[in-house]
Amino acid sequence: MPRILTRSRELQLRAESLLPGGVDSPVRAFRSVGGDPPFVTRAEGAYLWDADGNRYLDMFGSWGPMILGHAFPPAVEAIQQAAARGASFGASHAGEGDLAELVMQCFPSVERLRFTSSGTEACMSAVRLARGFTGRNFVIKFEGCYHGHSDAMLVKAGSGVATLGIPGSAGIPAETAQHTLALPYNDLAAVQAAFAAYPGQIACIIVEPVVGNAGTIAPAVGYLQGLRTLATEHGALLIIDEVMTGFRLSLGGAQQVYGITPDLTTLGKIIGGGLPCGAFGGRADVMEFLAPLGPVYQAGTLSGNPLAMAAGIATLSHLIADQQTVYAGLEQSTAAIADGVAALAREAGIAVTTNRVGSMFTWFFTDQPVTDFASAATSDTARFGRFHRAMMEAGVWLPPSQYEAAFVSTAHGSAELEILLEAARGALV
Ligand code: KE4
Repeated sequence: MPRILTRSRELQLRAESLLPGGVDSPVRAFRSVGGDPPFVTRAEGAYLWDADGNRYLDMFGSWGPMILGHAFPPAVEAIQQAAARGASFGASHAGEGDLAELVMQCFPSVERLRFTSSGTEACMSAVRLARGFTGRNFVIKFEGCYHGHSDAMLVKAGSGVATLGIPGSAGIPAETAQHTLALPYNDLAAVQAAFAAYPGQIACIIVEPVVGNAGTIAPAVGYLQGLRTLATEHGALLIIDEVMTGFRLSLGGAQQVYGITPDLTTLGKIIGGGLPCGAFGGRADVMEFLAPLGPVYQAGTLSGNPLAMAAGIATLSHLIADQQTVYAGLEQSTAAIADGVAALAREAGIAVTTNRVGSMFTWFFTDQPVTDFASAATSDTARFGRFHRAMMEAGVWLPPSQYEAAFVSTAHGSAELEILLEAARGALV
């Protein structure tokens, strides 16, 4: 029976008269998959409910943060208790140190860190810090990777930029964009060539260690080690953007999985347990270039917000205490989901390439291996749109873009697997 979306539609019409596209973040508008975005009223565990009472199995988890499922009781309680003590102080409080200690327990490469209110701010600040520390202007990023929407990062970016098929963004002066070198992912020769072309001028490499913003793309064997070697050789800093992979792929993110030590790490999403929070950190000698100690300015009214700290502490404390069960369980449940639907696609004669690392994955509607953005772009996005709409009708909410990763939480169990496979049987036609 088709879903009723009456109330969501009313809310969307109002939102479109108030917010550009009716959204506060473009990818939520469903523009690349079609259909009307339901308006969510509440979320719990692995599920979302919309304004018309429809229930959805949530396969994007607020784009990554909700690894323990929605309304995780210890996080809810911690937020409620923190709120009763005041929402924001604009002054130092113990929660900042408490969460920082937990982050450093998970990320040994982080000797000092600073909290921000988003992953964008974390990445923007880390790049500015790398430029200030090295005295160099150029930055290497990779096509299809997304590091938030600061000017220097919106060059051949992934996520919503790729979803909307726009090369970058209007409003960014050429003088700014020219210092961003966007290279193919998984191509070390391109990085070597860039260093040869700009000797002594490249401040940093920033990379998604496992790409999530072109859909999921794993690093080739030796790729991350190659970036580490080249950065060191040429006096550039290696920034590993773990906003999506941090605490997701393991407690220590991708750098733990692949055995890489960056100079700086950026974090977000899970670190705030669903509240606005990012962080950047790494080598103490680099971080101490930050004001008030050094000449690189960076600030934020709500940085280290007490409620975000409380939610992050509750989330990371659980992940640390239960890490064996959490990550082994996520590996097993995500493999069953990703491989189960891939098998149904094969049975239906539909070409799907499944890329998965831990509990993040993407079904690319292509028969090609997907190793970089160019190969991801061979996907049949119209077919993905039809699949997405059919899954929504069946009560399964996938990320509304071929160029995004799906995420599984600890709240996804065998019942959720059955719901998903049943929906896919009807959607893969
Ligand atoms: P935020 O500013 O959205 O908190 O973080 C930016 C960011 C930085 N680095 C990586 C690797 C990221 O994935 C992100 C944000 N991810 C997107 C989803 N692919 C956010 C969703 C959205 O833009 O609405």
